[in-house]
Amino acid sequence: MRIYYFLYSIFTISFSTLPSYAQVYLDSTVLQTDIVADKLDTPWEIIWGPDDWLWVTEREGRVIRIHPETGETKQILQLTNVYRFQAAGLLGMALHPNFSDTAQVFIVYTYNDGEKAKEKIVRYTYQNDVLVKPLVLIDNIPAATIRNGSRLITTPDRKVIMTTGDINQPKLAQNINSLNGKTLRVNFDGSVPEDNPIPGSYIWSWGHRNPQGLVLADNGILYSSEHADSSDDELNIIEKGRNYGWIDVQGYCDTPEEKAYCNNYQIKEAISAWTPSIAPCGLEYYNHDAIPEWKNALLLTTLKHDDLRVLKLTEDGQSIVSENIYFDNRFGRLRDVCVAPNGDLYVATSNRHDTKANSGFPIPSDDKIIRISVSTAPRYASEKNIVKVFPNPFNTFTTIQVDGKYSKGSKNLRFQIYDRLGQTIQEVVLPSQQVAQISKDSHQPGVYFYRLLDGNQIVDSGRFLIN
Ligand SMILES: [Ca+2]
Ligand SMILES: [Ca+2]
Ligand SMILES: [Ca+2]
Repeated sequence: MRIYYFLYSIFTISFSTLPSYAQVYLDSTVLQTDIVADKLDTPWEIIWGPDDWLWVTEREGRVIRIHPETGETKQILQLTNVYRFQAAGLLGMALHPNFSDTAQVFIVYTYNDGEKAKEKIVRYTYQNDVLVKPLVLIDNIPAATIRNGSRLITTPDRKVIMTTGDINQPKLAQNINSLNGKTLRVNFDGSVPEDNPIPGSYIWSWGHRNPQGLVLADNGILYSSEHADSSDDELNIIEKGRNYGWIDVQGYCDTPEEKAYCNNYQIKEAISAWTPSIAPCGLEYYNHDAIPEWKNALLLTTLKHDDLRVLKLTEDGQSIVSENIYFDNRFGRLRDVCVAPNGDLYVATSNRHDTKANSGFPIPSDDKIIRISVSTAPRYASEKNIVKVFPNPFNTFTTIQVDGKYSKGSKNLRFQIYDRLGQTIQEVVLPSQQVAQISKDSHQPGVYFYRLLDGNQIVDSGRFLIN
């Protein structure tokens, strides 16, 4: 692709210095984002409820319901005995799988028994828009200010599954007498399921460091994301009675020592690993027609890298075929994600976290819940109609024209072309005529994106397709 005009200069500028823009362009789908709720304090779990409201835990001890259209917020529980410090507080939540018949809500939170931080899973009943009748399912789980895991789900066979972290004591993960560094499985009345792998024990799997994402996908596979330290974050398929290797194995079984260990102890190897670490967190399975590009994929939020990752799965769900990154550094740390029945998704930021906010965060409106949905804007029109690209799509060349009404006066207009990952390919300072041409030339066919900037202000954006 070449750009022709009378006067030009081409240079690239750092992507992160530009303001963010509203839309994300996939192969055939345009996504938009809307803020549903703001000024929350570290939302940890978000769930799309059977009542079509968002159910949210906030780490300081509140459970709230948020109307996804109006943003109306109702507090349905305020805990008074939460131990709230750093990564400790009210964490995971799950609803009964048949909620319309049995309105039960399961939460997990840390508390202080007078000497030590502990954690408990408590079942509540939802009645008259509040949570009542707490029943403790498991308590006295050792907790800490970091590495508590604590993602919670319920399964159709009426079990609660919870991830626990190693509470900064890595040896606990391989100790099957400890509930830390494990996946736990418990009946809805707090008893141990008869078909758990170790008789009389809540343990379902072990050898985990700090798993903070857990989803039972429609394909029947239980996936979990797990934080490492500086390297070897993991994505695992959780199976009954399996050992996931921590601390002897980190990430893949790829060093000679790890290979031998994995062989000897039949370690279940991660299906994906990240070095350097990204702090993978909330996990959901996406398989909706609304965003066809994301069908049969895992959605993963990250804390350290401030992004949403879409991990496309193989048909059998056993491995990852591609990973795409969206919203990088746009909203800050992303803690959790949920999918609505219409295919929209919702993500929660985690910028009020009190250990370390990422650069530029928190902002006064944090924390937020953001909806990601399919945009109804025309696919190839520019957003503000200031730039016209015609024809579009094109076969040989196309013309860029800036609306004369806009370009009057002294404007510092730049036309910037970038790829789907946001990498700037070319930047053009528009000449006085405000017209340029793009030729297909030797460039690959495909979708390209553009922005018109006046100084550092984005005044219009859109995309074009080369056939
Ligand atoms: Ca969730
Ligand atoms: Ca592992
Ligand atoms: Ca390794």
